[in-house]
Amino acid sequence: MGSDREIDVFPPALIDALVDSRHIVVMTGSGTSAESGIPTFRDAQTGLWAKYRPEDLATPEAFARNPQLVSDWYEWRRQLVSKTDPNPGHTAIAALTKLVKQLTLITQNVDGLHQRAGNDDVIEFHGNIMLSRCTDGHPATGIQGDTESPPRCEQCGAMIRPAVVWFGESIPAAVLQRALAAVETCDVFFAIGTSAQVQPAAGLALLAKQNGATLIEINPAETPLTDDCDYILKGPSGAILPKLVSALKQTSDHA
Ligand code: BV8
Repeated sequence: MGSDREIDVFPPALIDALVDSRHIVVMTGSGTSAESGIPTFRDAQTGLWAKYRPEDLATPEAFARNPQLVSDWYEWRRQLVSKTDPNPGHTAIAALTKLVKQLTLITQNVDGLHQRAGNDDVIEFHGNIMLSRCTDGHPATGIQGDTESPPRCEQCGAMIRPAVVWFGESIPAAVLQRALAAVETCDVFFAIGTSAQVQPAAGLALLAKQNGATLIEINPAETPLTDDCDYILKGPSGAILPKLVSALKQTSDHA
């Protein structure tokens, strides 16, 4: 007869690491949004976009070559994101934030679902697809609707683009600084729903490990990080994270 207590699902030392933690960093990738219905970044794209690889569209070169095509791709993704809701994994991360001493949430995702789930301080490492700016950096209001060509900046006339970090573009210095500061001081680092292929995001996990943090991966599949992890929770984040939060609550209830 298995125990009906979540706490028995996880290694006691893992729960102890969370209870005793001073500062937890959670880094999420697109797998965290998969159960909200948003295809992961490297999942095969559908319909009109099936013939394109995301890595080939999410670049300044692609935008310069065909601004309309790239703008249409982002508009398609915005429409997709606007029809989705946070899933239990997002909600569990927001709950975990309130259960531990300090939690810094870094996301590679651009969908804003962590904020909608209740995390109000999110380090958006790759920006936010719902925001736009011009190619010279001036913020543009709202989502650019359908136009025959990407709209122009009211301030300088440069083309409007999504406020995300493309491949080949540097992570904004202030964002990178905040993330590195958190990684340097954390004692637990979660890598959740990421294939750990994109740099410098993927490197944050190993940096945390080098700084002595306990490294925990939540992913149905193995990744280049898996061998370096102290705990591997194999499965969908939308199923695992609520159980982990419930196990943590049972500990504090018993404390
Ligand atoms: C940089 C925003 C310095 C845009 C994204 C050559 C030239 C230039 C640069 C490079 C180069 N070679 C390498 C680089 C560096 C490059 C890079 O890392 N390339 C990779 C492909 C090798 N990085 C950069 O360019 C970065 N900048 O290096 O600046 C510089 C400057 C100039 C020149 C050189 C260097 C900027 C990278 C940012 C790119 N922008 N997004 C947009 O979204 O449109 S990255 C994109 O990938 C998304 O943000 C996504 O989140 C992110 C990471 O992918 P994952 O989240 O891991 O998603 P993926 O699909 O891969 O995996 C999903 C995982 O979820 C899987 O493991 C799966 O098993 C799991 N999963 C599935 N279901 C679930 C689940 N897990 C849990 N639960 C589930 N239910």
